[in-house]
Amino acid sequence: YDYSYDARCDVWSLVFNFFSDFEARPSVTHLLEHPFIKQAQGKDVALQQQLAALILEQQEAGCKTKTKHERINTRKTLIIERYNLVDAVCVFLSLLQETIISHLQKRYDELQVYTYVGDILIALNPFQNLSIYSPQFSKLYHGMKRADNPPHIFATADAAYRGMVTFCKDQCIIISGESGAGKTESAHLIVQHLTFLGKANNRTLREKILQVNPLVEAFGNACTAINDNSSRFGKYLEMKFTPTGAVIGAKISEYLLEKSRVIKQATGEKNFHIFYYIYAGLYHQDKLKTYSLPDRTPPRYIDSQHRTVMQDIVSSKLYKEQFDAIQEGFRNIGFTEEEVNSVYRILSAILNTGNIEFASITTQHQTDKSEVPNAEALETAASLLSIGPEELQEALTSQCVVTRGETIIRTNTVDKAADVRDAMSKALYGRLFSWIVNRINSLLQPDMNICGMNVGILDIFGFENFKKNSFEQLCINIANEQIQFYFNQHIFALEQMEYQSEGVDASLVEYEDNRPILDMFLQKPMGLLSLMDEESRFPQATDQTLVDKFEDNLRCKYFWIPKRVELCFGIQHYAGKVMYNVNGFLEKNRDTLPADIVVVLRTSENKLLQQLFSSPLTKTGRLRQLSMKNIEMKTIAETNRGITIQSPQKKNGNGNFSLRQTVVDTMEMMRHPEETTSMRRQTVASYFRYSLMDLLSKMVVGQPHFVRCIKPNDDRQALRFCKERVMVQLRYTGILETVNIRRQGYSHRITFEEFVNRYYYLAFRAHQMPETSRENAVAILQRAKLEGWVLGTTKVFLRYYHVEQLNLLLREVIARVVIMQAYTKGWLG
Ligand code: AOV
Ligand code: MG
Repeated sequence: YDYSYDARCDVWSLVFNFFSDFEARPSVTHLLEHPFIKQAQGKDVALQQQLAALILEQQEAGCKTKTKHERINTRKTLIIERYNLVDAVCVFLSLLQETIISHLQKRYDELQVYTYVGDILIALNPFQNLSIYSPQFSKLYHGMKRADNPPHIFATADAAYRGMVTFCKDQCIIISGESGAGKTESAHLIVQHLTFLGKANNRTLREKILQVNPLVEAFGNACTAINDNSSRFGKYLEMKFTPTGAVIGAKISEYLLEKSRVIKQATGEKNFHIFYYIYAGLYHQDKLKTYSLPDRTPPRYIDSQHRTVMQDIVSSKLYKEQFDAIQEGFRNIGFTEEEVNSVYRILSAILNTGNIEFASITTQHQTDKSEVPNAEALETAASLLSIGPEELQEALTSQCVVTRGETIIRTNTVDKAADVRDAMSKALYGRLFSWIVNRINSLLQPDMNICGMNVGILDIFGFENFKKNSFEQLCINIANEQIQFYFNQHIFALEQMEYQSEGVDASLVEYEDNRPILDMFLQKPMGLLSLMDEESRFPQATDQTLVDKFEDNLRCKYFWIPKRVELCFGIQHYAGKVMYNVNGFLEKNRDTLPADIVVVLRTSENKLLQQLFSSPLTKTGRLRQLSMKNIEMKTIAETNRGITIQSPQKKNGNGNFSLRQTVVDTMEMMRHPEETTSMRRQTVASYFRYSLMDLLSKMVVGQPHFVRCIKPNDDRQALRFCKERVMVQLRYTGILETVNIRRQGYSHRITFEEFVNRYYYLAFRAHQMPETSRENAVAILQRAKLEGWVLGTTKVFLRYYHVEQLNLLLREVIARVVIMQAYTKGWLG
């Protein structure tokens, strides 16, 4: 990284705003009285005075020039040249959190939603459409230095692209923030700019890639209490490029779709978008009957409380437009007509399945048998799935059990039958979703012969805290906890590791390490997820026994059981306290799909359906390749302390590979955790654990770029800046500490050899060619009168402004040498 540059532009606007307070040219004493400076009183007097003097100087320059434009430019030049001014401001920055907030607020009021903190982009959600995303803007940010333009998400995408092309290294853009903060929108904008940059001759490919996100999101996003377009799955989109930077393909990995939404939604929330889209779209094409979509009243799955009127759904203009876009997307990306039809049929089958009802029948022998009193929904569902209605009914209302070599058929109670029905719907939807993603991947797969590089974009579901939080929120929040951990590792821990390995004693920046809480979740065998898995294996276990188990075993200050509230536990996440309701945890974790259902669905004549239920679904080969690649860079290891990231230095060849291989193999096995045909019953929690590892293993391969989305208010209102909310988010994401480490850190580490080769002019004569030793490096540093640098065992550690100072000196020296030579050669007077 070239932090020197970044450090300048992230505070630039701040400095600029700050200066506008001084139009009247105050005296030094006056300046020192300014609240901004006074707040830092006693901390660093020398810096304060330096700052005051510089302000005066620039003020003078500002007054001399005529136009406002000129004045601004002069200021800009002065500030950029006065590195120590930036340093001074950084001191204030770290001291005055309040300043950052008012700075952000001031910018937000002027619709400047982006700001840099070092190399991290802060993106405030504008909650309104801004006109800064047109192709003209893409052009503006293309290949420019960061300080040349105001901060922008395109600049981040551009930096990643340039990093990839220049260093031939995979890049990874990690977008984080709480639910509704703007991650998904940011991800779209990044893809937009990257497709602009990766200009291939192939226009259609660009269009296809642009359609991937909306298509996948129609199936994976839904309206929640927080966000109308909330991501209910994690998405890692890799855009593939040739070594020269032409886009050649894309690949998505999806994580942990919230399948339970298919069968039930919390009050005020909705099912996945696609269900509404098909209603409006197919209604418009007069095809509701063709796909046997229930059209009298909205099906139970999309309106369990009978709150919606059919007409509202089918006549929605927005839904219809979205449907058209989806159809266009399917066609453009390359899905066949037949495939798309099958997708709609399966969606309709799911809605019909949800309408199947059961009643109990009492016979002489059995009292707990169920039947389907109204055959219509059942028959429609079966017909859409191209299976026999009797077989379906049987699979729903009874169950084959093998005990001691004997097969017996057990009948299902009404409740049990309903559970099986819902489990089938969830499995259908989950697998359909995975299939769509896989199909897109195979359609957008680049030519195998091109050895390409990629930029990955991570957009997961953000941290959630509802009135009532369940198993889904727990998974979502643990995933966010893991991303935060990665951020900390990268920004703080790895940086400190380099100091240590070079023997440099840098004052370590303190940051909120969320490792203990991650361990509490992921540790084996006593972590929360392991305990839950253990409990899930006992058929007699109840949600109460689960809470008891947690209470008995989890000894951690981040976990507590509240008094007077039943079946609840609280967690102090990095992003805040969340109270979870354990109701249904075990069932959701078991996520069982009876083998009888799988067997019936496998008999389907629908090709797509056959594919969905024949395993394995993914290609092992490709996963293997990926795992090999990961080992070269960094390794993810699962230890009994949870999941760790190992730095490249600690790589130990074969050992790591086999470990990683085990993970990949296990993931293969666990592709469909709900299937219980085999002895190894996999739970959602264990699948989740491996998904996290897989995700991390993808992320660590690339050079990371961080985008931190911030939600300025909870009412989704434009131009409403709630200071407290922003402050909380800045604090828990570690942005404030980041400012610190960027200021205190030694952002440039140059080997002695490179350093001497680059700067020997400053202390030696041009023809001397000094030895590239540690001593000579020191000689140069002393001659340049720099202070505050440190020597490692092999490198010089410099702060961002040292390098600027050195370069400035070098330029002067070279200019002098050139003039001298000109004199000696008689070119000049
Ligand atoms: P999220 O991805 O962070 O939430 P979204 O990206 O879906 O949040 O953003 C939520 C809403 O904020 C969008 O639907 C837009 O209305 C608005 N928005 C966000 N960014 C912009 C922008 N740059 N310009 C205009 N409007 C924007 V979640 O998926 O719920 O965690 O889980
Ligand atoms: Mg999202």
